[in-house]
Amino acid sequence: MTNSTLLLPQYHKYLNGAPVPFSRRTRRNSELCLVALVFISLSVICFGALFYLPEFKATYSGTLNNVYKQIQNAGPELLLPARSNARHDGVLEDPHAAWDKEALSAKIEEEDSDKKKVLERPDLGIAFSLNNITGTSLKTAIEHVETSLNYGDNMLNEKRNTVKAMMKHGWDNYVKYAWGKNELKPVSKREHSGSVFGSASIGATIVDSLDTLLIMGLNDEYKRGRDWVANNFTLDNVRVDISVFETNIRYIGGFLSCYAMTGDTIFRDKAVYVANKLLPAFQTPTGIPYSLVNLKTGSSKNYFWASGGSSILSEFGTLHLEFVYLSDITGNDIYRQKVEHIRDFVRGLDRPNGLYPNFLNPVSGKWGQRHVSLGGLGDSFYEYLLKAYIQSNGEDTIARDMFDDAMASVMDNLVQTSASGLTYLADMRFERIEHKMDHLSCFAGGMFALAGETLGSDSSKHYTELGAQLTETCHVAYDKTATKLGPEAFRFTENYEAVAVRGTEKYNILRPETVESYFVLWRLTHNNKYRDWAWEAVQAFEKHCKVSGGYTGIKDVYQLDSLKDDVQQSYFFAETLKYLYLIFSDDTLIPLENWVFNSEAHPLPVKVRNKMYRHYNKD
Ligand code: DMJ
Repeated sequence: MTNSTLLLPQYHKYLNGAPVPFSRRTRRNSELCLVALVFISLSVICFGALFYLPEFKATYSGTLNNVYKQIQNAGPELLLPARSNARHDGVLEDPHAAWDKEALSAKIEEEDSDKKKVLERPDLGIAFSLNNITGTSLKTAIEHVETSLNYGDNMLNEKRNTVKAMMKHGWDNYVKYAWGKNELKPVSKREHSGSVFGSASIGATIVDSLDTLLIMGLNDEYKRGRDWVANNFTLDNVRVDISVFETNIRYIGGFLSCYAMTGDTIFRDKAVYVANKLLPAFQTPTGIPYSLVNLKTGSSKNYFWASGGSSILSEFGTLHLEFVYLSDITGNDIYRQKVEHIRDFVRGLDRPNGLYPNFLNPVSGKWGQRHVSLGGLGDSFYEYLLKAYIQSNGEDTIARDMFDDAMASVMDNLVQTSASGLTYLADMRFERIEHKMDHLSCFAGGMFALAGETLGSDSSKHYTELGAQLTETCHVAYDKTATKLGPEAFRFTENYEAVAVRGTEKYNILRPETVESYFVLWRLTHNNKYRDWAWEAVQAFEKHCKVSGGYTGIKDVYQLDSLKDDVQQSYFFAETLKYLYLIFSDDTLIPLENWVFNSEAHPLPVKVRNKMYRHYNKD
């Protein structure tokens, strides 16, 4: 026996039950047959697959109707005629601005009435003022819009287009290097698998970006993303534990926003599909959901680090807008019941100093560690109380009262003033004030300003002032850095104000909260300083975060040549760029009277006053 016979596999045929080695000739013939067989099978599969390509299917189905339906399902943008660069008081208009103005209205007029399920007339919202929830005169509202159009900066259009180009740069690179994955590493130009959704290929960037692409009029990009959602998005084979909160705000919120804007039912159905995957997390003795759910098995748990197995206030408190809306558009009350139960349970608990601790045990129903914050772990719980009231068009007075109560304690305990007069939001740990404000808390400027404008409560004036003061402080934190980008957290001591002290607080990961507040304050006051501050942020992102492969976070905002973190966050598209774009657009683009932004900046329609609410109608 030679060495080669020992090492090489032996091919046998069986003769009368005994193995017989192949002759050379027999082996060659059978190999040829095998190759031919594989080749024929592959050809048949490839040819067959052609019939499943949407374009092929449409063309060869012989019905133009099919093609029309596909385009129509892709959203109203695709149906809009190109617009000339008309001028508004010397400002060159972005052709996309047609989105929610005349061209869209005109297009909708043409809509076949039985296509109403797909596209309905948007309520442009100009007949209302935020000052009066029951509405003011049309004339006043139109004058209000005119004022915003008369903004004297003839660079306005250029600024808006700069933001649009940022979106395109980041998106194009994601398409090129990480399509279908969750996020992109823009420096190394490959998939980022360390995102909140890990390495599962569930297109977080696509879903988070879709409504921003729509709003910016990036139609081809939107259509590509929409088709990926329709044809490729699935959680069925995902075996990992995912965050209920993140999945809700990014996926369900993103889908619902696209459904409201376009009427494309694929988005409603995907939102339902995702929400159903999250429902097992609510099966706890208290009904307070766990933070994590395994998509395959439904088994749920909390983060090991979260105060003795607690659920997190900002997580279980940031489901309400999406779940209530989901029930309204599907007629299935289960989603509303889940979040109303959370609300009732939390409302029945005693609160130390009237404050909500960040941790709540879903089994015992008791508060965990006494850490209170409007930054990480607490933030959007408060945001959703206010926004549930707005979303319900003023019906949800329980939410309003809970917000007012909570804010009274926040103003008594957490709102602080620095030596030089800066107002900031501190954290509290076991009665001890920590004079640190998270970047995440910077959303509160916009939240308080919105509360001042909408709630009509005794605290309204105070809310309005506080909103402006907090926004100012966040701007100071940006302005004090070398890069003009804000740090992750900043402190107030005898020696420093609004400055990050620890190395671990100096990074900027493209977060939206500060520009979110600029946006809300711009819309409510029309004070040009908010547009100026937004432009400073745009320039800083361009200078320090833009790389050839997209946009990256940086590790130290106080260094001009900082190291980069090599992550293009999906919320940069969902939130940061959307808010920046809207700041440089006129108020009729997603008017605050008719839309309420979820915590990931996905606009959801306001009940009754927004005709794009698309309430379920069993007839
Ligand atoms: C976003 O995912 C959401 O805004 C969330 O509520 C908290 N922060 C991130 C972005 O910073």
